[in-house]
Order: sequence, then structure tokens, then C-alpha cells
Amino acid sequence: MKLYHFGRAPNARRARVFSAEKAIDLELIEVDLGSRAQLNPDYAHKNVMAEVPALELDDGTLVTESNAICRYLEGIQPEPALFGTTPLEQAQIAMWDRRVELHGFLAVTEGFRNGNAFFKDRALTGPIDYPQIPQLAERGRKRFAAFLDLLETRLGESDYLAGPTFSIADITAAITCDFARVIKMGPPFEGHPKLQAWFERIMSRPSMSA
Ligand SMILES: N[C@@H](CCC(=O)N[C@@H](CS)C(=O)NCC(=O)O)C(=O)O
Repeated sequence: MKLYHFGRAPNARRARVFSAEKAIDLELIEVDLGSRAQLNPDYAHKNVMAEVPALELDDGTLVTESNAICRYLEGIQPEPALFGTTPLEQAQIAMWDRRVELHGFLAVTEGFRNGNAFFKDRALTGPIDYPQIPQLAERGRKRFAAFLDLLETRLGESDYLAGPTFSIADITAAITCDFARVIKMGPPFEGHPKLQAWFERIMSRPSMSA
């Protein structure tokens, strides 16, 4: 299987880390977002959303959306279970993972893409150009600060984000926290000791360097 990715892209990192946790080998093919290769027609037919990651199966079938890619990998290699096994575990992991996507990851991207000259007229990913809204850069930073407080509270009551075991929610959250460097709100997370200790624990996993 091939994974179309970009080294610094957090959603692509999510798929790489997940496959490393599963010990699934993927052939990595770089799509250079720095030169806007994702908009090139050669790639657009692989992902109409003009985004990485995209997983190409050996028969040519394409799966896009990082969460969907991870779900596929979980299906073909169930151990270790990173989406939970019981209905309750699965629900709690899905709940925390979605919270991270909506309130953590989107807050960082709102801050980054509306406040950086590289993304002029590219405030959203995808094939259509959208202008930046400078107020959203500030709002994204505020939302991310609230998200860090949410994590601090949660990690005071649970070893891992979604419960007692490591899951996709920890992968998504740790990558999001690391990515927050782009808005100068990344590690170390001063004033958030529980979050900082969890972050160091997750980052020390070998998969995180995939
Ligand atoms: N919902 C998608 C989002 C993918 C996404 O936003 N990818 C970014 C990199 S992390 C991208 O391809 N950006 C292209 C661009 O900046 O135009 C997923 O989870 O895979």
C-alpha cells in the first residue's frame, strides 16, 4: 500500500504514526505541499479534496481522510486495538478524538492559515481558494488556549485521553499539540503539568517519529 503524504503535514503524520503502531509497512510518496503539488491534476485524481493523506491500496483503490485511513488499518490489523473494543470504549474514544479534531486541530489551523502570508487566498484546504479572515487567527489562538485547559483537566482524571489505554485520540491530540508550534502555542505547555507529562509520555513512543 502507498501513502501519499507530506512530512510536516499533521493529518499525514496521524496516518504514519497509526500505521507504525500497527507495524503496517506503507510505501511513502511525498506530495510537496510547499510547492502546492496537491493542486496538480496528477494528484487531484487521487484525492478530489486536494489534501494529504491518501492511502492507495494494491488494487488502486483510494481511501482519503486520515480518520478513515486509520479505521481501514484498524480493520485489516485489529491488534493493538486503537479505536477500542467494547461499545463503551469505542464511543469514548470516538468522542475524544472528535473533540480533538473540532476544538484542537481546527483551532490551530484557523490560527495558522488566517495569520500566515503563505496561505493568502488559501485559508482553507481543498481545490477552492478562500480569502483569509484575520480575526479568525486571533479566535483560533483563543480556542486553542481553551483546548489546552480542557486537556489539562481531562488528563488529571485519566492516564490516557479517552480512558485507561492508549488510543487514536492520544495520537490525534499529541500531533495537534506538537503542530501548535506553528502558532507559537506548542510545547512545553507551561502551567499545564498533567498535559506536559502526558505529552512527553506519548512523544517517547517509537511510532511518533514515523
Ligand atoms: N480532513 C482531512 C484533512 C486533511 C488536510 O487538511 N490535509 C492538509 C495537510 S495536514 C493538506 O493536505 N493541506 C493542503 C493545503 O494546504 O492546501 C483529513 O483528516 O485527512
